[in-house]
Amino acid sequence: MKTWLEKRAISRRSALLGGSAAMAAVVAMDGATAQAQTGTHEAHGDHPGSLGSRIRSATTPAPAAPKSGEALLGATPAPAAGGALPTPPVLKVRPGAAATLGMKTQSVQLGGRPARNLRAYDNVTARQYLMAPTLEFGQTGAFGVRLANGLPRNPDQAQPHVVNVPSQFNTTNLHTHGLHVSPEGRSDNVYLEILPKGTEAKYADGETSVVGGFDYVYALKNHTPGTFWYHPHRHGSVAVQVASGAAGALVVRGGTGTIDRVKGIDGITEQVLLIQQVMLNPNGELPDFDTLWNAPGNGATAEWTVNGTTGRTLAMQPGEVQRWRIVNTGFQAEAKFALVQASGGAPVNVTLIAMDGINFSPKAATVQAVYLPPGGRADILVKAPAQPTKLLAQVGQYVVKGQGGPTAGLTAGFEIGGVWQEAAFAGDPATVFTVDVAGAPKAMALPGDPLPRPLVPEITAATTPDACRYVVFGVTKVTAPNGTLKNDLPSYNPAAMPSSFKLQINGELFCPGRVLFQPPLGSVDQYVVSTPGVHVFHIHVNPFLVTEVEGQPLSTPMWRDTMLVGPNGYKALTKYTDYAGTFPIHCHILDHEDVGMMTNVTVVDPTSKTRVAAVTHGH
Ligand SMILES: [Cu+2]
Repeated sequence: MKTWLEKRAISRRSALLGGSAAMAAVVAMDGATAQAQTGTHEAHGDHPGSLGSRIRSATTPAPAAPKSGEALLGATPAPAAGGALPTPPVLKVRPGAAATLGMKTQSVQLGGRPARNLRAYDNVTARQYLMAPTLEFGQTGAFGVRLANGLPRNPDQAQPHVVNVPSQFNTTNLHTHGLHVSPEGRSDNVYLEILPKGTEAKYADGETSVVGGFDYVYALKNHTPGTFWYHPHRHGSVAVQVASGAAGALVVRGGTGTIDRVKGIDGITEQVLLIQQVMLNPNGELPDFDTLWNAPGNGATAEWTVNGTTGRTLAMQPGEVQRWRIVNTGFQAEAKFALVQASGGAPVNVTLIAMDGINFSPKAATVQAVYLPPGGRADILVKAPAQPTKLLAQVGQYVVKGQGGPTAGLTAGFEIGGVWQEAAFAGDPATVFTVDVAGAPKAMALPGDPLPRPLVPEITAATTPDACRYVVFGVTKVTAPNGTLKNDLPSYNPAAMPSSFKLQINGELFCPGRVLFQPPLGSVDQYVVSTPGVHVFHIHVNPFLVTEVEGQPLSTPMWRDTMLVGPNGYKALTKYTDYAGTFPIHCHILDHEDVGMMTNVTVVDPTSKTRVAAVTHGH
C-alpha cells in the first residue's frame, strides 16, 4: 500500500535534473551573456468607466484579449540553457486603473522539457518562460484586473455539470490569495465563472457566470504590505489550471512606517521566485484532471521549476542583501526551500521576515530553510557571503511527522520552546538555481529590531474567542472488493463520482448553497483544525493567528492564511474585520478542493437586514 508521501511524491527525475546534469550545464554556461527578459509595465485607467459597476451581464461585450499573439512552440526562440534566472515582469497597477491578465493556451520550454498547450497567463515580455506577471498594488485604493479568458471553448460545455466532478477545464476566474478584501461582487468572488470567449451566451447566467472576460476591482484599505499571489479558483478546474502554471505573485507595496520602509529592506534588490510544480504527461501536456490525479502511474510527472526554469544563475555581490519573495504555486506538494554551499553542502542561514505576506514583528527569524505548503509564501532576506562563492537553491518535499520519519514535519517553520523547528528533505531535493556570488564587495547590513507591526487585527494568543470552530479534513475510506478498508485514495473515475469516495470537510462534500459557519462581522473565532491524513487549510479574506501546533504552544504565534495540517492539528484565531459576505475555506491541495474538500463561511453584518448572504447559484 502506498503511503501518502509516495502517492504525492513528485518525480524523482527532478532530483536528477537538479543534480549533476544541471550543474554541468551551469558550469558550462558560466559567463555566458544570456539575459533574462524583465520589464515593468504601468497599467493606466484606460477604461475607468468599466470598473465598479455591477457584474457584467451576459450580453455585455467581453474586454479584448491582449493584442500580442499566442506563444507557440517554435514561434519564439527557445531560451538558452543556463544564463540568468528570469524574473516575472511587473504589472504595477495605479489606484483606479486596471491591469490585463490573459488566460491562454501556451506552449513553452519548461526547465528541461517542452510543455504544450498549457492553460496559463499571458506572460507579457517574458513569454518564453512559464511565469505569470507580478501584480503590484498599493496599500489603499481600487485596483482593477481585467481577466480575459482566451482559452478554447469547453468541449464538454453542453454536458451536465456535476458538482465536485472536475470538468470544463477552460472555464476560469481569479482569486487574490491572502488579500484582505471583500469576497463579493467584483472583488475576490470565487463563485464567479468566466467562460471561454466564444462560448454561447445561453451558458452564461449573467449573475454568476459571464463569457470571455471580467473586470475585477479590489478595494484595499490600508492593507498590510507583503507577498500574496493570484490564481484561478473556479471549482472543478482549479487544479488543472494551477498545475499548468497559472499562478503569479501579487505584491502589496507598503508606505511610510511599514516593513517596506525599514532601513536594510527599503530599496534593496527584490526577486520574485515562483516555485512551480507543473504536471505533464509523456506528451508534455496536461489535458485534464485525470492526468494529474492518476500520476505518476499514468506516466505523468512534475518537476520543480522556479520562474519556468531550472539550472539558471542568480548573481549577487559579496556581502549584498536581497529580498526574495517566494511563492509555492504548486498545486499539490509542500515544499522546503533552502540555500546550501555548492561546495560541501553546508546550510546557509537566511533571515525570514514574513510568512504568507504578513511580516514578523518585532523580530525576524534566522532560519536554515522555509517550509511552504501549496499556496504558502515566505519573504526572506539573503545576505551573500563576504567572499566569492557558489550557493545552491534547493526545493523538495520534506519529512512530515507520521508520514515517513521521526523528524518533526508539521511543526517545521515554527518556534516551539524557544527553538526554531527544521525538517529534513524527503529524498534528494532539486537544485532549482545557483547563486553566483562574485564581483565587487557590497557591504550591506540586515535590518535591526524592532520591525514594525503588520496591519492585521490586534489579537494575541490570549484573546478570548467568541466561538470555537472545528474543521476536520477527512477522506471517506472505501471498501475494497474483499471487504477490507483501503487507506489509499482510489483512482479517479468520473462515472463513479461523487459516490465512490469523498474528500470532505466535517463529513460533507462541498455544496454550493450550504454555509458551515455564520460568524458576525467583527467577531473572533478560534479554529481547531485536524485530519487523520495530511491536508492544507486555507481561509479566504481573513488570515489566522496560529497559536498552537500539535498540542504545543508556539513561542511566537504566527499569522498565516495557508497551513499544513496533520493528525494532531493546530489552533488558530481569526477576526472577521471589514468585510461581510460568503467565502470558502478549503484544502489547498487543489485536486482535493476540486473534488469537494471545500465549504462556505458567511460573515454576517449584524446591522444588515440580510442575515445570511448564502450562495444560491451553484454549478
Ligand atoms: Cu487535502
